[in-house]
Amino acid sequence: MAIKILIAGGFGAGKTTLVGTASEIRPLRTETSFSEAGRAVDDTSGMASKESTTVAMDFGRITFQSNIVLYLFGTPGQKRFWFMWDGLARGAVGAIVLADTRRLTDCFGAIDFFEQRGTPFVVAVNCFDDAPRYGPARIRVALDLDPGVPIVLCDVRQRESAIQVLISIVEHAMRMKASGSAAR
Ligand SMILES: Nc1nc2c(ncn2[C@@H]2O[C@H](COP(=O)(O)OP(=O)(O)OP(=O)(O)O)[C@@H](O)[C@H]2O)c(=O)[nH]1
Ligand SMILES: [Mg+2]
Repeated sequence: MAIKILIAGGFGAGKTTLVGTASEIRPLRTETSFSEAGRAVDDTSGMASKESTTVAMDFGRITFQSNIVLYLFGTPGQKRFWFMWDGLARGAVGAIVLADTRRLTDCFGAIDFFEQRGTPFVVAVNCFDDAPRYGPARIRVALDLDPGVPIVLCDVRQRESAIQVLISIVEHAMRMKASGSAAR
């Protein structure tokens, strides 16, 4: 069984890192270095180590129990590339919205997008070392999430943690499908 999962969220939330950590194949990346022109509009404050940004997508693959294959599609985070989301989202079974507590509102766009499409999603809070820590209950209030939307705390640099996030979206999508409440 092949399952397409989308990885979305704000600029610099860790989408490319998550695909890279979880993928069993060398991930396909479409990153470019920040251009001098882009420096003016790309807010990299608090991202000292960030040198590039995704312009089209990330792609990776991971197999579970030898017969469940997840295809991972990372989206570009910056607003000027959001026009690509519709194409990437086609056929997706579920989505991960990565959140960074230093810029929590950056993931509103992704949440709106999946709510409107009726795509099951989980919110994965990528716990950056120097970011404020909030429990799931506070995150739920801050993002105004429905009670049914799972929230997981993660560190996408750790494989175990990245895989846990993938499992949570697959389980959630399956539950939604079984209960017939997923729009598609
Ligand atoms: N400290 C810390 N750094 C992280 C973590 N995850 C990612 N990073 C770093 O943060 C930066 C952002 O990661 P990316 O994976 O490029 O983020 P992205 O969401 O793909 O970014 P865009 O494609 O530009 O939207 C990179 O420099 C990573 O090395 C984390 O959990 N903790
Ligand atoms: Mg990226």
